[in-house]
Amino acid sequence: MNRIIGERDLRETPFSVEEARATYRQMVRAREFDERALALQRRGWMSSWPPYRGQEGSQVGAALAMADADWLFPTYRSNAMQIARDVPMSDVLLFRRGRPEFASGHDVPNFPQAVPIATQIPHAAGVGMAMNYRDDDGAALCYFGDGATSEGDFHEGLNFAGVFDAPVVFFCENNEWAISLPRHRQTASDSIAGKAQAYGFEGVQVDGNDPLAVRETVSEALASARDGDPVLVESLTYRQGAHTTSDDPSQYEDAARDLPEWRTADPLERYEEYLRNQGVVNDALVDRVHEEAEEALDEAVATAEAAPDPDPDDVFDRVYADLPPRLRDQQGWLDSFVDDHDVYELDH
Ligand SMILES: Cc1ncc(C[n+]2csc(CCOP(=O)(O)OP(=O)(O)O)c2C)c(N)n1
Ligand SMILES: [Mg+2]
Repeated sequence: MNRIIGERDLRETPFSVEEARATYRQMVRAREFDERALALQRRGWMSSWPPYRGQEGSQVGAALAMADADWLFPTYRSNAMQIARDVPMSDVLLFRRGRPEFASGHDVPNFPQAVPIATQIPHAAGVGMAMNYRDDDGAALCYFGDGATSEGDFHEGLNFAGVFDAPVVFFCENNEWAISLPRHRQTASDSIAGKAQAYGFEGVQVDGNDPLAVRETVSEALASARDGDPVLVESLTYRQGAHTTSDDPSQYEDAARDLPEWRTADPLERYEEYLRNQGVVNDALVDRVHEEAEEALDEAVATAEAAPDPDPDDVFDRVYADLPPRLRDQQGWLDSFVDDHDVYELDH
């Protein structure tokens, strides 16, 4: 299995007009969220933001392929996936303001975002193995970037999943960059999907800027995983913005090879044009979808602003039942630093 699906007449896809519109709605929400988050960060409203502009089709397509009972293992980059799964937008913002929320009041299973690269991959394999032991019929979708494939955790997670038939889809979003390192310096393999062969299961490439193709590919991969055959999906897209708001891509982007137009094209513009050509959206619907997204965002920002300041002790409270002495010392140091500097008197 190794394919990139070109755009087809909507009637030749497994998706209804309503599903195609719902996908569009989620892509608009994702785009507007990313733009707002970037603006809020620039105002000093929250800490750094990792933009996902250009990756909306890939993330929304994958999220909408999941059943409610499936586990999502997201990262700092896959916020559009979380939003498309109806994780409250305010939680994604609050996480960036130091609050511990990540999926409050939300009963669709999502792990917290992994920031250490690739650590979520063995976790997902373990959850898949646990599902087998418990006879659950769900699956796990593990999101990671092209850079994560160079970590030992990638090997360990895929190896376990292959040996133990864990119901896991490994969803590698190849956005061409790991900070400043281009994909061709990341691995000498022809493709990332091809690495699946070493683990005894299938790898598939998909056009990550075509949300319906991603949705179909990931749906099939999840069905295969539920039958005991994990799949590695390589979703080919492009990071159009900086790595994070602390990054300046003009320092290195010349290092990119020439990529085909479909890799770097704007997935939202492309999808909207496709749906217009299919007679599925018109100006009125486009305007309404944007207005609804703006309203949802205004509400999310207001909710986040109404939340209490984060408690500095939170960073110590959730890992150990009993803090080891070194961390207890650090907690004491932080407490006195906060007292001395009135950190939370600052307007943020
Ligand atoms: C274990 C670990 N090593 C290094 C880092 C620093 N780091 C943060 S993002 C990143 C690049 C990751 O690239 P990729 O996996 O392609 O994900 P993307 O940022 O493109 O979504 C690195 C090396 C980290 N967070 N964790
Ligand atoms: Mg990357």
